[in-house]
Formats: sequence, structure tokens, C-alpha cells
Amino acid sequence: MSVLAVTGGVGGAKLAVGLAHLLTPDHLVFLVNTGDDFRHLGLHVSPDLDTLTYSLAGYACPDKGWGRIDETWSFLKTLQDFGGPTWFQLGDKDLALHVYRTQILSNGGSLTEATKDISEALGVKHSVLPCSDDPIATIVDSDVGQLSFQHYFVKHQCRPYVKGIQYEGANRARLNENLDMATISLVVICPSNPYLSVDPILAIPNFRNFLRNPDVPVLAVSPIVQGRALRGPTTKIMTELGSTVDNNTIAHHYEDILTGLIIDEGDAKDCDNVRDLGIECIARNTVMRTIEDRVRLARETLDFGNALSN
Ligand code: FO1
Repeated sequence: MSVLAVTGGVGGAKLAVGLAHLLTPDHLVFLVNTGDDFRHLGLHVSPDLDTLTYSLAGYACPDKGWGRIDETWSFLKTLQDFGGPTWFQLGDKDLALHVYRTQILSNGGSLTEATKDISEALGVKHSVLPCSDDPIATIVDSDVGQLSFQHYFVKHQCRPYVKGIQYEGANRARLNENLDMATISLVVICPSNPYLSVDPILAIPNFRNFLRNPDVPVLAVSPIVQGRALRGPTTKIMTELGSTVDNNTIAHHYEDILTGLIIDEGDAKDCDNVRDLGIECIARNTVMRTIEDRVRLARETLDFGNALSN
């Protein structure tokens, strides 16, 4: 029986690394957001797949969380000399990955095949699965119009006011067929941005239906710590969408699928409200600065999952 970890972005990858320290590849599979994927300079870029793959391989840039450690930037500097678009920073080594993936896709390979090929080459032992091989695109409805995800997130630096978010293609997308749901005994939603990183995956109809299966506990680790998210635009987006930035909102957001929520120990008082929704709740230190933090929180998450399975 396996744990399925649902993740996207830098926050989710931290817990993912902790889980990978504790569970062998036979017992852990990652399902990753592809709503951030886009074509840039003719290349297929899959930021969340790459953030997770680099993190599991030990190649992630420790400062930014995305991109590669020990990166060089000759390509970007040369592109700048030509007056080309440099708003999306592609390092030289990272660029090689995008070229390689694009070549696999151009030759008729699937995103799953490309991801498997790349992650194996980087020494990753666990299965990293795109949530779907069908295209899903996160689109932000903002005060400056509709923006594709990377234009909102990177080009506009998350400055536009968010009025809504859509996951184009998700309702037609098929869940990755390499995921054997019959083997999954616990689902962990990593502390990724619920609106940008997790919802595109949950918007795949047969996946959301599976998560309503009462035999498989679904846990989430809240990305909110004492009224704010530690990184990224989660706080800003929640506010602009009219939600209070707290664990109650996170619990409500996942209400129809969640068995248990792990919140930060500083927010322990929120557990009562979460339990009122019929969701089990524990409070732990959810801030992951070191590898020890990641492994500890992963262990506490799995312990909670075991307790709820019994
Ligand atoms: N995030 C940025 O804020 N600025 C960038 O220039 C940037 C480049 C980039 C290149 C490759 C890659 O895999 C990720 C990259 N990211 C960048 C992160 C990306 O925008 C992710 O989608 C976010 O981290 C959200 O998960």
C-alpha cells in the first residue's frame, strides 16, 4: 500500500523531500501540478515537476527553491544581448532540461515519459507523475485582464488584483493513467498554495471523486502559519478572493475531501473550529527550514495518517 503525495511549488516540495526520506519508492508516489506549465521560447516548461525533481535529487537552488543549484546564466545573458525576453529566468543547466523534455514531447512522448526519463537521469528513485498528460492551464482573472499563470506569477510579480482563477482543460483532463489508485492507502496534500498548486489537480474530475472515498484518509498540511503563508502569494490571493487568511479557510476549502488537517503549533487554538467541520486536526511545527524539519513533519504526518486509518 502506498502514500500519494499531492504537490506543486516550493512549499510542497519541502514536505515531499521529508516523505521521500521515510518511504521507499514502493510506498510513495508524487502527483504534481501541471497548471503552471507553459511554452516559453518554444520550450515546454514544467516548473512544479522540475522543482520537485530537483528537490528530490538534491539539485534545487536552496535560496529560491526553484531552478538548479550551482547554475550558470550565459544563455540568459546572451538572450538579453539580443533583446530577447528575459523575464522568466532560465539557467543554462535548467535550459538543457527544457530542451530535452521538449524534444521527447516533439517525438510523440508523453509528459509522464519525459518526467520519468529526466527524474531517473537525475537519480530520483520515487515516481514523479504529472497529474495528467492532458494539458491544464491555470489562468488568473485579474484587474489587468486574464493572465496565464507564469505571466501573473513571474512577469507581473503577482501584483495584479486576483478576481478569480480558472483551470483550463482540467474538467476534460484524465488523471495520470500510471497512478494505480487501488494501491493508495493514504493521500497527503502537501503545504502548497491551495488555489495555484493543488486546485488544478483537484479539478480533474475522477481524482476529486476518488478523494471522496471514505476508505482512504486524505490529510493536508496547512500552508498558513499564524495568519499568513510563509512564502509566495497565498496570503495576497486569499485576501483578494475575500477569504480570511487562517486555517479555518483552508479546512473549508478542502472540506469535502479532508479527513485530517495538520496546522502549525502556534495556531493550535484553530483545531476546535476545524474539528467542528468533521475534520480531525493536530497542531505541529509546520515551518520547514532544515532537512530535519522536513523529515520530522513528514513523520508526524504519516503517524497522523496511521492513527486515522486504524
Ligand atoms: N519563478 C520566479 O519567480 N521567477 C523566475 O524567473 C522563475 C523561473 C523559473 C524557471 C524554471 C522553473 O522551473 C521555475 C521558475 N520559477 C520562477 C518558478 C515558477 O514560476 C513556479 O511556477 C513557481 O514557483 C510556482 O510554483
